[in-house]
Amino acid sequence: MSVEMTGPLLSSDPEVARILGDELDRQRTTLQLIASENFTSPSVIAATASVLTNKYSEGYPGRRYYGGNIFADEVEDLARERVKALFGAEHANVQPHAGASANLAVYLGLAEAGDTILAMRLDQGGHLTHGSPVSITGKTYRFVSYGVTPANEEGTGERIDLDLVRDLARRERPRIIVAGTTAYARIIDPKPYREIADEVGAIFMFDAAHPAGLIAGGVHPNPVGVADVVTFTTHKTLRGPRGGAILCNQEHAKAIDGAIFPGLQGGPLEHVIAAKAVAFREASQPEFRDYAQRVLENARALADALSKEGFRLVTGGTENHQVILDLRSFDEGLTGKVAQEALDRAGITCNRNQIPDDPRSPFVTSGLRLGTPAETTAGMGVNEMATIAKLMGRVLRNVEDEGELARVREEVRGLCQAFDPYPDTK
Ligand code: DSN
Repeated sequence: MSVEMTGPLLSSDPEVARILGDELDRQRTTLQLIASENFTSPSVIAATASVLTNKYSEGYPGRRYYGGNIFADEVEDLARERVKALFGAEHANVQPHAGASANLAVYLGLAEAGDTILAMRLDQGGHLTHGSPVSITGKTYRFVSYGVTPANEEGTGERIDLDLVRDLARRERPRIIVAGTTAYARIIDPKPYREIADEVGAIFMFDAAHPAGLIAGGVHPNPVGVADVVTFTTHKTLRGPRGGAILCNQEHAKAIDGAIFPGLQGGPLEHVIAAKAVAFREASQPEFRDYAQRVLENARALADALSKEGFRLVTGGTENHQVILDLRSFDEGLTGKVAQEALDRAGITCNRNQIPDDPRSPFVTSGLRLGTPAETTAGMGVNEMATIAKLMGRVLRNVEDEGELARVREEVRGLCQAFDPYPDTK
């Protein structure tokens, strides 16, 4: 159990302290391969756990509805300035509680209910807030969806179908065109989207939730200044606290700010905004560029090694922090659900994911999504990626052999011991 991280809870609420200690232990002794997760620094955790959690700050710096906001103003201004400098943006809103509220705020601020929005299909790599019928986005706006090109032997398929984006944009004349994915292992160039948006007079929104840290680290093209609005989460590759942010040009600043507050949210989480400020500073350091580069190298190494184990890589490889596996080439009968659960028992944490044209439901799936941001933060490199691929192969060839899963679990524990994300915490 962590003495430093649970501190006063140990005596005041040992039940919660025990759970938090166990979670820290889980994060330290199992492999974190969920592409949207990371290990924040102790400084980010300290800011998140600060007394700013006590403060109500509805409004924006200098225009609050409650008194006592001098330091909330200071920290929110600092976060805004840092993130604008990091990405080269004209305007920033750092209040979104999550990526979902950031995306919804863009629709709320820049479109009317019922307007047409063009975005990527969830089952081909998009996101719930890109118009899934079960999301408020799909219920409120008229979404038209694009997807990826068919798979092919050469591994040049399963790429965003820009011809389809253009055709649909010409036909549907959307108010907003959305770029961005949650399960897609390739670079997304914002320029073709810009050209299409200009041709049809649409607003161009780039959801950079996944690549935000890669953009900050200079290994993915920056959509800021190309897109009209860029949304992202702060906790994935960017390695900050859980939350969202929106960057835009001045033209849209008022509409975006009004959509977040009072449109969608009440009081901002100023303690989380303080932690975002810390993360934005960390991401502006030269070491972060090196980190982003290593995230990519590790993803490539993991993809290569998994391919040698017999897994088909969706899109044939990776150019970012993700590796998407088609399990059917490895074992026709193995579902993403069974694979994820067996890997979990062996201490390898990842998530099942639909792959393009998946015959199985989103709850079962034929794919797995892996990511390297967290274990790269912990210090792992290409050799460890090769080891992880072999361990995954062993697990997925023996999903019903609890003895083999237990043996892998112990090897995982040994590997993790050498790469503790919180070495100074007991
Ligand atoms: N849940 C996030 C992810 O895992 O990519 C997207 O919101």
